[in-house]
Order: sequence, then C-alpha cells, then structure tokens
Amino acid sequence: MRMSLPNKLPSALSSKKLICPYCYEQFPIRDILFRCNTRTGRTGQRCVAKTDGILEERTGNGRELGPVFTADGRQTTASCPDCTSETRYRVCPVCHSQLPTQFGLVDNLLIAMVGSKESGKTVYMTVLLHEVMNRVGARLDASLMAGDEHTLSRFRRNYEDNLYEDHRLPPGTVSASTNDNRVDPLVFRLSVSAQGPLRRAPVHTLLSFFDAAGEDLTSQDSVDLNTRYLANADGILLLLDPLQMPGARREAAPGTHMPSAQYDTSVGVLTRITDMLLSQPGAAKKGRIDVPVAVVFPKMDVFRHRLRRGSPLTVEPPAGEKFDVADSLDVHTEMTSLLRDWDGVQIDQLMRNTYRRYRYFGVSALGANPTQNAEVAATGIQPYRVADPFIWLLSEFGAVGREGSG
Ligand SMILES: Nc1nc2c(ncn2[C@@H]2O[C@H](COP(=O)(O)OP(=O)(O)O)[C@@H](O)[C@H]2O)c(=O)[nH]1
Ligand SMILES: [Mg+2]
Ligand SMILES: [Zn+2]
Ligand SMILES: [Zn+2]
Repeated sequence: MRMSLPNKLPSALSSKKLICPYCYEQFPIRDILFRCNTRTGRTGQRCVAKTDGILEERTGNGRELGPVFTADGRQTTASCPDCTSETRYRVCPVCHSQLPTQFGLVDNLLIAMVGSKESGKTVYMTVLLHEVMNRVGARLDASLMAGDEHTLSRFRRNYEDNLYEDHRLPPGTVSASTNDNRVDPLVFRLSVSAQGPLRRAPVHTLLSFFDAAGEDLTSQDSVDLNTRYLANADGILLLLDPLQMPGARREAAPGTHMPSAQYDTSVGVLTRITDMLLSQPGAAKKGRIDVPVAVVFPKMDVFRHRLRRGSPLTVEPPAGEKFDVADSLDVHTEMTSLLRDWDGVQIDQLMRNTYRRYRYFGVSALGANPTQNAEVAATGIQPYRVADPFIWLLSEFGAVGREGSG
C-alpha cells in the first residue's frame, strides 16, 4: 500500500509538537532538518558524504551520508544550499535520524516496552512483531512494515533470524547506560484498512518499539535515563515476569529456567516506573496516570498445568478482525485472581490506585520452555495470545475497532 504525499504538511500539523520515533525528543515541525542526497545538482556541484557526528553519537550509525542543512521543516522537500540538489530526506533536529516519509503526516504512536531483566522482553517483541507481520496482520486486515532500512535489517538480523532461523534465544540486551546512553528503537509502519461503516479511510500509524534493558530500571539513576522514553510514549507494554514473583516461582513447571535476578523485581520495576510517570507534569489526570498500560504476564506456558479447567487462558483466543472486549475482560479477571495466588496483591493495588487505563494479559511467546542450551524447544515456537496486548493498545488509540461488551 502506498500513500501519496502532499508537498506541504497540512497546516493543522504545522504548529503541533512532534516526537522523534528514534530518540523520543520533542520538537516543533518547523525545526525538522534536511539531509543532502549527494546527487549532482543543477550547478554541476556535488556534496561529499561524511560520517555524521551527531547521528553516530546518538545512534551508533557511522555511515557516510550527505550533509545536514536547515530549511523550512514544514515542507517535504528542500534544495541543498551547497549543491542545489533537491532532497526528500528529512532528519530529526536532535539525533539526525532520517525520519520516515510519513512522519508528521500520519499518527506517530510510540510504544515503549519495559520490564525487568530476563522478563522476556526481547523474545516477546520479536514474536509479537513476527506474528503481526504475518498471521495477525492478515486477521486485522493490517500490514506492518519496517519504517526504514535500518530497522528492517536490524530486526531481521538481530531479532527474527536468531529466533526463527537459528532457534536461539537472545543474549541479554545491552543496557542503555553501559552503551553510552544510546538507544535505538525499531520503527514500523502499520496500516489498518477501513473497518466498519464509520471508517472510510485506512489508518496509517508509525510505531516505535523501545526495548528498554531491564537492568536500567533497578536504580533511580537508570530510571531517569529511560524517563524520556516512557514519558513520551503513547502506550506502554509492561512485562511483569511471574518467575520474578516468589508466589509464582514455586508453581512453575519442573525444569523451568529461573531468572537469575532477585525475587522482588516485578513489584520493584512497577513501583519505579510508577514513581517516574507520576513525577511527569501533566501525566496524571485526577491523580491517576492516563497513558494506557498493557500489563503483560509472559511465560504463561510454565503455569499451564496449574490453570483451572475452563480458564480463559486455556482456550483458543478469538480471531476476529476487532478487539474482543468480553474475552479480554475474562483474561483480566483471571489474571487478577492468579495474582492473588502468587502473592501479587500489591501489584494489583498499585495498578488500581494509580492507573486509569490498564489491562492484564497472560501470554506465552514461545509456548514451551526453551532447552537447557538456550534453544527453542523441539516443538518449535508456538505463541499464545501474544498479540492481545498490542490489539488492546491499538483499540485504545482508536486504530482498530472493538466488538462485544463486558
Ligand atoms: N517458558 C518460556 N520462557 C521464556 C519465554 N520467553 C522468554 N523466556 C525465557 O526468558 C529468558 C529471557 O528472555 P529475554 O527475551 O532475553 O528477556 P529480556 O532480558 O527481558 O529481553 C529466555 O532466555 C527464556 O529462557 C516464554 O514464552 N516461555
Ligand atoms: Mg532483552
Ligand atoms: Zn548538497
Ligand atoms: Zn531524533
């Protein structure tokens, strides 16, 4: 699906503050910069490609690229002051990342993912995106594509191929603080076809996934580093690992690989994130945090043998093209009662008292415990309910419809 782009951004947008999907910094649209495409211009001159110091420092991308220059950021093209060549490359004024073509023209939704170390973030994100690109996308009549070349190659090489081709589990994610404060989110384009009588045009959104390293959330300092990402996110996927809750650990299937992190990290991470969000000006409405938070309990496969008969976490989830409200509430209720069994009442109280829009989800990205050698089980990857939290967030954003009630 291709969109035709106007040359000038709609005036309604020109005063709007935008947030870069790569560095999550905010800036007005007129501040967008351009990058010379290093083609020979009308005057016969040609700019030389060089490493961009700012881009390299911020993202680690040290490729040789055309020079960056200032022009009217409300336009989609500009001509280079040095070589007169006309360029369509727009870049972020802060980190110099090339902005997706649709940036500023379509909704820009930032989804931050957080959770403690070893809670399963990297595995979950890989399987979720793989599923949405394949099966789930077809079901929602939506297509998900990498928003830029860098994301495309990085997602394949560092995430998808590892798990799906080599059947290997990811190594620990590098912490933002041990990596010169660099963070490099994956940016995707999601197009959802027109649904129902009320929606005539397809919805295009840019999604930015930021896989925060969990170790960044175990001290107040490192939480501050992630503040910008979380504070500017439109939706949060919060992974709370049951295996990092004492009451749940003892119920896990024999042979389950236990995370090496301390017990209380699930509550700890939630507490620190909550404090951070509450400290943001305007984040809370009537004392409650307004950003939708999907509270995802991963690795549910290791508790399958303990679930009661008829539990919504044992049935095939609905596969309609809309978000199924009743099913989701059933799962939410089931997770609430599991939390009680797992001594997680504190988590539930914190959510109830501080968040306005949150929902519990039980998922399994792998469907089974990996082998002792950190490989995918011989039965392969059999994801269960991985897309539920994502579809709920999309429905909260108004990008997919809802059906049923509860
Ligand atoms: N049984 C089971 N284990 C999982 C699942 N997802 C992740 N794990 C385990 O959790 C470990 C950490 O996962 P990873 O995604 O690297 O965690 P991260 O540190 O939060 O990125 C993996 O090596 C697996 O052992 C799952 O769906 N089921
Ligand atoms: Mg990771
Ligand atoms: Zn030039
Ligand atoms: Zn940026």
